Amino acid sequence: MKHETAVMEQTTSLRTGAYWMPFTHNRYLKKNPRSRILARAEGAYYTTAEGKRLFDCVSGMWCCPLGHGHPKIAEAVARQVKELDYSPAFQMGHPKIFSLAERIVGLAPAGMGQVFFANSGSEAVDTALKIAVAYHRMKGEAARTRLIGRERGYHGVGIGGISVGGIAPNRKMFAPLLLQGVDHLPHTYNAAEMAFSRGQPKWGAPLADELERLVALHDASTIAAVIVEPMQGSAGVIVPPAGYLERLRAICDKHGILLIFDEVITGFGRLGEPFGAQRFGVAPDMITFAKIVTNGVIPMGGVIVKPAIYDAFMTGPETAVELFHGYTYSGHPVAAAAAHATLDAIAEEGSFERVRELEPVLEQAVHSLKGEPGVADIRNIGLVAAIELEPLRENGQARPGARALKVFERAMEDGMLFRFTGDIIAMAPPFISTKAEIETMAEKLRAAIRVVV
Ligand code: PXG
Repeated sequence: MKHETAVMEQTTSLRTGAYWMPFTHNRYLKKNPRSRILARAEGAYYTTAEGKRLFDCVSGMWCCPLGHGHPKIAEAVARQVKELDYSPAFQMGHPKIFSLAERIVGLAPAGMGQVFFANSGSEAVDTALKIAVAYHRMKGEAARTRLIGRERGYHGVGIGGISVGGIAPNRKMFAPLLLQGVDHLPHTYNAAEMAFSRGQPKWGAPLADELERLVALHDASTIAAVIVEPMQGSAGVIVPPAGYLERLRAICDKHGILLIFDEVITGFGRLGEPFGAQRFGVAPDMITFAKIVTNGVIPMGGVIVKPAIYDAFMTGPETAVELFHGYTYSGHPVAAAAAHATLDAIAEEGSFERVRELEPVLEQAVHSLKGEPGVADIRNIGLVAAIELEPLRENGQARPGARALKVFERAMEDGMLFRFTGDIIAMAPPFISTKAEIETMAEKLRAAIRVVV
C-alpha cells in the first residue's frame, strides 16, 4: 500500500515537459495527463494513476496477451538477471538463445530453419529487408534490389520499414530518407465489396495480380522481395481476402522473389495458430516477429528464415563473418528467458486453442454493433477486431479522428482501454479474457459510440 501511495504521489506532482511521447498528441495529453498515466497492471487489467481499473482491450499494444505480471515470466526474468544478465551478442552465445531459436523454428511453418534476433518489430523488418537483398547478391543476382510493400502496410519506423510501409503520415515528413526502388501493391480494403465481413472477405483475391503488373514493369530480375502483413494490423485490421495470399505466393515463386510475412502482430497466436502463415495456409520465405514472443515484458524481435537463405551466406572462409549485421542486444539473455517462459505458458495454458474458442465470441459481440450510430464497418479474425466509424462533421466539414478520440475517452471513463487510429477502434483482447469480459468490452464500446454523435 505504501508503494501504491508513492506511485500516486509521483503522478500528482508529475512534470511532463521533458518526455517527448512517441506517436502521441503530446500537447493535448499533457494538459490533463493523469487519466493517461498507468500505475499498475495485473492480468487483463491496468490501473491508472487515478485508481481507475481498465480492461486491456488491445493487450498493451498487441503484445501482452497472457496478461500482465505473469508469474512464470516474472520469475524467469528475475532469475536470469542474477544468472547471466548480459552476454555479448557477437562472436559469443548463451544456451537459452540457441534453444529459443530451435523452439521458434519448431512453431513456425514446416521448412523454416534459422532465427536472427533483433529487439523490436522495426529492427526485425529492416533485418529481413537487408537479408533479402544480400541473399540475392550472394546467389549472384545482385540486380535484385527492388522491394515491394503494400499501401496501408505498417512495418515499423526504421528507414526500411517506412519505405516499404504504406501509411502516408509515417512517410511524408521523411521523404528524402526513403529507400529508392520501392513499389507498393494496392491495399485490399474495399468497403463496397467487403464491409461487415466476418473473417476473410470473399472479394479481392485478384488484387494480388497487381504483383504481376509490377514484375512486368520492372522485370523480375530487379525484384528482391515482397513484404506484407498477412493481416494488416495498424492500418485498422484489414483481413486478407480469401485466396489473396496464395496468389502472392504463387507469383513470387514463379519469379524467384522472396515473400516476407511481417508477423509482428500475428505471430505467436493472435490468429489462433502460431503464425498467420499457418492460419492462412501460406508459407513465406521469411517471417518477422516481435511483441508476443516475450508477452511484451522484455523487448525482442527477430526474423525466421528458410535454410536456403541461411545456407546462401555460409560460404567463404570459415573464419569470416558471414552477415555484417546485428545489434548489441540481439538475443539478449533476459529477453530469451522471458521468451522461453512465454512459450512455456502458451503451451501450458493452451493459448492457441483458447484464441480459437474466443474467436466466435468476439465475432458475435462486435458484429452486434452493426447499426449503431456512425458505424461504417466491422471486421474481425482470430482475437482481433476493428470498428470503423464515420468521421464527425462540423459545419459540413469532416473532422477525421475526432469521433474515435471521443469514443476512446468515453470508453476509458467506463473502464476500457481501446486503441484508435484515424476513426478506427481496434481490439485485440488478452488470450486470458473470459467470454463475459469480451462481451462487456463490446457493450461498453456500444455505449461509448451511442454517446458520441
Ligand atoms: N511490423 C508490424 C506488422 C507491426 O505491427 C512493427 C512492425 C514495428 O514494431 P516495433 O516493435 O518496432 O514497434 C509493428 C508494430 C497499433 C500499433 O496499435 C501497432 C504497432 C505498434 C504500436 C501500435 O496499431 N505495430
